[in-house]
Amino acid sequence: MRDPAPQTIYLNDYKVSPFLINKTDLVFDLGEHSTRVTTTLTVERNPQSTEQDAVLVLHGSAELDLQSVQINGQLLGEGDYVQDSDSLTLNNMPVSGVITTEVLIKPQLNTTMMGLYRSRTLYCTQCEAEGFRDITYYLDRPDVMSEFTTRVIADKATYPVLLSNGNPIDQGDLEGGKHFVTWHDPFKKPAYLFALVAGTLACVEDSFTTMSGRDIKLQIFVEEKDLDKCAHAMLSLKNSMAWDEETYGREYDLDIFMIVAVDDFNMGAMENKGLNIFNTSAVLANPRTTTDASFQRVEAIVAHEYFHNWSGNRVTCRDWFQLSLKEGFTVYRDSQFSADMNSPTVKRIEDASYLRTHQFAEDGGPMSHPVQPDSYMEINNFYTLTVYEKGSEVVGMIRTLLGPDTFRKGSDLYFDRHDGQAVTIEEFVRAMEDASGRDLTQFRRWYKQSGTPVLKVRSQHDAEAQTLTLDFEQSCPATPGQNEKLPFVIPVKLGLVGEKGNDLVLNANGDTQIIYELNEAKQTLLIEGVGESAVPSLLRGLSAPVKLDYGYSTEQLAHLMANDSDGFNRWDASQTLCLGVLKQLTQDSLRDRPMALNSQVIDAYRALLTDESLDPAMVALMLQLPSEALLHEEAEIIHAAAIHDARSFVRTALAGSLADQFMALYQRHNTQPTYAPDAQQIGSRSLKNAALNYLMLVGDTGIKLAWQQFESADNMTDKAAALSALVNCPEASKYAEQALAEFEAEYRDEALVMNLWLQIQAINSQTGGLARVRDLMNHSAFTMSNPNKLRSLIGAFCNANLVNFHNPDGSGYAFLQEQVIALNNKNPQVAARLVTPLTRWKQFPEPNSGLMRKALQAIADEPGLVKDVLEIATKSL
Ligand code: B3K
Ligand code: ZN
Repeated sequence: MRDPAPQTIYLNDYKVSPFLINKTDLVFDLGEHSTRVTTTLTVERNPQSTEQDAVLVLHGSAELDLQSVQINGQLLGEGDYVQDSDSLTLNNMPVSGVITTEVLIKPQLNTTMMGLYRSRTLYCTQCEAEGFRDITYYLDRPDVMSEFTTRVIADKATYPVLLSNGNPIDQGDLEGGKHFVTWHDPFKKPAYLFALVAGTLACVEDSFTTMSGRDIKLQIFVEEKDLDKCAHAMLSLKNSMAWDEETYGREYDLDIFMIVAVDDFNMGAMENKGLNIFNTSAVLANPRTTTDASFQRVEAIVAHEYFHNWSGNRVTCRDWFQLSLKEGFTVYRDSQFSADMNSPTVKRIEDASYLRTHQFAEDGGPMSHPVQPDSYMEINNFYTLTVYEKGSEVVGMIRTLLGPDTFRKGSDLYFDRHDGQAVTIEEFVRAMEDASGRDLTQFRRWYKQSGTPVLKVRSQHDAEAQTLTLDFEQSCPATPGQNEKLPFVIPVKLGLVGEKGNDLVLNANGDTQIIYELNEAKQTLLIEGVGESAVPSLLRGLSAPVKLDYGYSTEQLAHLMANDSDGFNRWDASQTLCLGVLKQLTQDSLRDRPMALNSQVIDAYRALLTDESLDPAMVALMLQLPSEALLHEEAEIIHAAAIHDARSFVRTALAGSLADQFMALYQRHNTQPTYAPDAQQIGSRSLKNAALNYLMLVGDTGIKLAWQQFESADNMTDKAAALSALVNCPEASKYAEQALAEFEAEYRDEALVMNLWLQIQAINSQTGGLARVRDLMNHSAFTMSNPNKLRSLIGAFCNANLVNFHNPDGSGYAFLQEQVIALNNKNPQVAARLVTPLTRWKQFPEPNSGLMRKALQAIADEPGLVKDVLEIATKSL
């Protein structure tokens, strides 16, 4: 399916559509050999368009086998239209009219997981961003919004459940054992929100009464065997509905809300109007099969998709350059929700760590782009960390600058003003300006300038004058296509921690925390009445997505770690402290110098482990140490093996010095309450398992504990943690083998659990990683045709087994090259995503750098490369 010469699309070329589609009537006849799609469109010229003579060009694809075209009931002859591989042009379109097309498609052969395709026994769809054109000829652009009626016809015995968007309005039996259901969606929507599902599905049902007293039917459709894994998603859905009413005043609109779980899905889930389609991994949860992390992921994704009903569906995007309008805002909303449902500090730490590790890396790499990109070749490549996570940070900064009440007024104004419209990021910002009276002109640079700004802060204490001066300086490195950057508006949430660990007063109002707004390249803040040597606690809660450079001493960081009243910054101080230590040790390892861990660091950790008043979840987070991936992001030149050695050294040194404290912690938290995925229990389990991982590094006490835990665990969190501890421990290979075999025997029928089994082995950092992965590719639990399996094995190896993937013999890179090429035609989206670990080749030393580049070049040179992969490979070279 080679793409015709891929074109670059530019934001500046946007034009309104010359035509509108008021009504869309679809009939799907799902047949064994092909599916017939009959589409009836009520079309009129768009009065807003300047091109009143334009011919009608419908989007399509090479998958469509056109049978007939009619305008106002008149069958068109071949001279009346022009068909090519991606469009259908109607030359003589009147001012308005009804167009009917009939196409045949073959969903059973569609491996891209876009458009209409099959996941095991089901038919399902994925239309965002441009998959609807693989189903029928259409104006497949988000600013064309239409009222949809959809009739689905299929064999009744095999496909008893037939679903689409909106409400069912008709159903009945047909001859030949077929039946049909007709759905009508009263809300106008773009085609990317269309969905259809057909198959044999069981259903869990519940209801929700909205704030205005309407009863909404809630249904989760799954395979019969998974009925016992729906309760958590249902609860999360009801919590989301209530939360969105309370927090944003947004009520659900249709009478039914449906979720369908499918095994084969390119991402987590999709917010189709009234009919969300979910990857099974993002909806199914049960203590026996699901870890705490996955429980939380289910809650977050259910909420995210539900929140899209307002931020995305009722108010949608004018074009795909506005993607962050719905995605950044919706990520922000779901993170606020998860914070409210669990621990806000823990949630913020998780988000900040994720952003720093992955989004900062994207911002610093060859694919760096603004939150609002200005061009793309393939839009699916722009569902990125920058559009999603940095986009969410930008919304968060608006809220910080405006304050929560004014922000709420701004969001009310935005939703009310634009309900039913397809709008731009500009309209979102303008609503915030209009509601607050604040000029956000300079703030808008966050949407247009790419790269992660660096915030350098230096302080001077004048003991005599009792003043503390903070000198701020911001800069932003050059990124592709953007050499010079203008200063950003950076809200810096800050406090001062005094000698005794107390908060100092910062101003005449008696505030101990302020939000200092930086908008110049350089700016100075003078704080009066500071009679002691205080430690500044800067950028609390990561109040802006920037890198802080303060030059803290070890003592200052230990002081913040022990005393900062802001929990996030206590954690952050531990990260900064460890990062400094790890960078130094990486150099030692490279230069074959003996490694040693500073006793101040050990003391800081001892204090942490013995203070029973601390939140276990926070202690667990501080024990995790910066990940290898974060160390890669932070390094100027990435020496993967030295980074791995340095990190292992610190972990082993901490374990050796604090073994008793780790044991005490393990025992204190090794209670087995009736499982609940609540913040308190999750915190306690994560601390216990963090302690276990340290204990694995000191003699066989850890191995015995891990084995016991593996055998006795009544929940997947503890079971998987024990398995992973054994698998990664060189001295525990016999136990690991047995545990892997027992685990496989117990869960062989649970696809999601087997994915975890694959993943744990894929990220085993002991030597020989690639050979193990290659072996596992032959295991019956693996298949190249399921994206979850690809992510669990190949994705996990290349992204999270860094020391093995970056083996200087280049075998990891050659392996990835091979997999990308194997997937190129089958699943372009997953293939393109897989390329990412090769893109930062410039940051690696030789021989890695040259070998990574070689693999990328080989991918780029592959004949018949799809544009998804081509765009990433060529932009990275
Ligand atoms: N909107 C979808 C993502 C679609 C990705 C298309 N390649 C899921 C989400 O963000 O909610
Ligand atoms: Zn989304």
